[in-house]
Amino acid sequence: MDIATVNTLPYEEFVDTFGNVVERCPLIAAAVWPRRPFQDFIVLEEAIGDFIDSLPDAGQEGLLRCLPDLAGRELQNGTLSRESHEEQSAAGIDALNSADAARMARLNEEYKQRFEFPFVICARMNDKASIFNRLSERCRNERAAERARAINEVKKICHLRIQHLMHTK
Ligand code: 2AL
Repeated sequence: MDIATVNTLPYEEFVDTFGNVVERCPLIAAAVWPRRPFQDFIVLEEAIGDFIDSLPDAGQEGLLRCLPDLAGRELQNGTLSRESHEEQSAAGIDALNSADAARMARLNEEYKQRFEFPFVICARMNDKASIFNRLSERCRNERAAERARAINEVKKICHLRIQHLMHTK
């Protein structure tokens, strides 16, 4: 798909296409649609980034709560979005052994107890070892710094999802 085609999409189709570039937040695609025509996909991505940055802290934390846990219940139940499932598989955390699965569950729970939102990382830019390392380290951050860090990871995920759409649609 090229940007000229994107710029012709009525909002229903635009939201159908880009509604999950930020996981389970089609509101964001709906909010940036009026900013077309986009000069290129980078400008579209920037519009999404600007919208996320404009949210109050509670909105950003709400957005983070829309992300599924890594190697969590939704992976086990088969209810992840296609995108999340592919990302978690790419990082090799879709088939953890029982010791790693228990450690991931414990660290995810500790993180959520501390911050009240889930640990978020761009799985495609990591592997199992780096995910465990970042999860342990980031648990020690302050809440505002960690919120900013997690939002930055959402933007990386969004970037790769847009790239994927560009090349496959
Ligand atoms: C995810 C996910 O589903 N895909 C990804 O890259 N990261 N979830 C998360 N909690 O970080």
